[in-house]
Amino acid sequence: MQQTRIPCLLMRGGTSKGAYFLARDLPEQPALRDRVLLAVMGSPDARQIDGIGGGDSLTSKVAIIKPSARTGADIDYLFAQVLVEEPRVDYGQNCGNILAGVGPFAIECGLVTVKGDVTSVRIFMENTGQIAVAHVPTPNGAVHYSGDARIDGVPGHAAPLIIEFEDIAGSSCGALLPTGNAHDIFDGVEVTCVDNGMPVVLIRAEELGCSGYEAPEQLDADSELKVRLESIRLQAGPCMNLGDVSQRNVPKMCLIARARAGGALSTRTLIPHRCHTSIGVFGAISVAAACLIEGSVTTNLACVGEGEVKRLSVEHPTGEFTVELHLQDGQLTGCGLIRTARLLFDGVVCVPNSLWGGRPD
Ligand code: NQM
Repeated sequence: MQQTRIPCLLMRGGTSKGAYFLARDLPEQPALRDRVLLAVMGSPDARQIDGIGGGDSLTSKVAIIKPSARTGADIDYLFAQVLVEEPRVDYGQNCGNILAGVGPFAIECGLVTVKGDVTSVRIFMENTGQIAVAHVPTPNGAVHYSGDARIDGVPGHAAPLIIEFEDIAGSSCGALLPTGNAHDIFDGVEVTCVDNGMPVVLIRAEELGCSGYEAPEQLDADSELKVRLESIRLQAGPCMNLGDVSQRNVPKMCLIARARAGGALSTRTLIPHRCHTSIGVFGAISVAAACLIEGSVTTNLACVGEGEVKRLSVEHPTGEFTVELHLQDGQLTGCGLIRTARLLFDGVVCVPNSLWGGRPD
């Protein structure tokens, strides 16, 4: 055989799509595993024509899953972002959209057994060392994908999958406000650096001469804006305890403006060099958290209701993303959200066996 056949499920998780693997089906050695994942996706190539990636960072994602040896977790999930145009696989960020497919995958593969109409799967997220609990609809003893939930950025309806997090503040940076400040100034521009699951730098769009309501393609074509954003990002990164971020996908850059559709805030997020067509899961949770921080750049811009449970609708280019934040005595204690996921393809993905001959039986 000239090709190595690797068991793989292709799944949509939220507004992203990725290849889901059992860790035991991939090479153990990290550098070899990265070469295999690059071949799976067809990177580096803008079209990823020789692989299953879709030529977009949102469809060039991988989940690597194994049973967990930890108390309090059923499975371990390692997220890998396979860069589209560079021969590089990045483990330096988490992905909450791909996370939505992890519970269903674990059940499909027999790592977790169905328990009633809804099966709760406790997931240890290896990239950030934190726990998520996914409540997967499992009536009739199997994962149920169809339903009436709708999330913006995905056509049609599907079964709702609720994900809850306990404490995810400081996931990558060590603190909710990694610079120690509610706002900082870089290149004369006021920003808020926050990490509630994802390192994000928030900037009022008008400070950079934008409305904040532009279409993603318009922002992607604005090379002057991108140079300004990258300069701010490269300065913010080390101040957020992320070190030199020139080769990293974090922090994400988020332009904010007043909500236009009754939500809390309007956003355009660069992840970090292309504009997201919606917003990442952890990106949205971090933006929502920033809305509660006194003195942040969201002050006088964000609409936040009263009470210890806050539902914040984060508007984005293709709709909105609702995040529920839980507080106790003013402190964040957890959050929850709804995603949907769907199994798209169940089979094997092939890589040249000159690259890897497969696991010995
Ligand atoms: O923020 C894109 C996505 C993401 C990541 C990105 C994500 C998250 O939409 O949790 O989901 O920010 O690179 O999949």
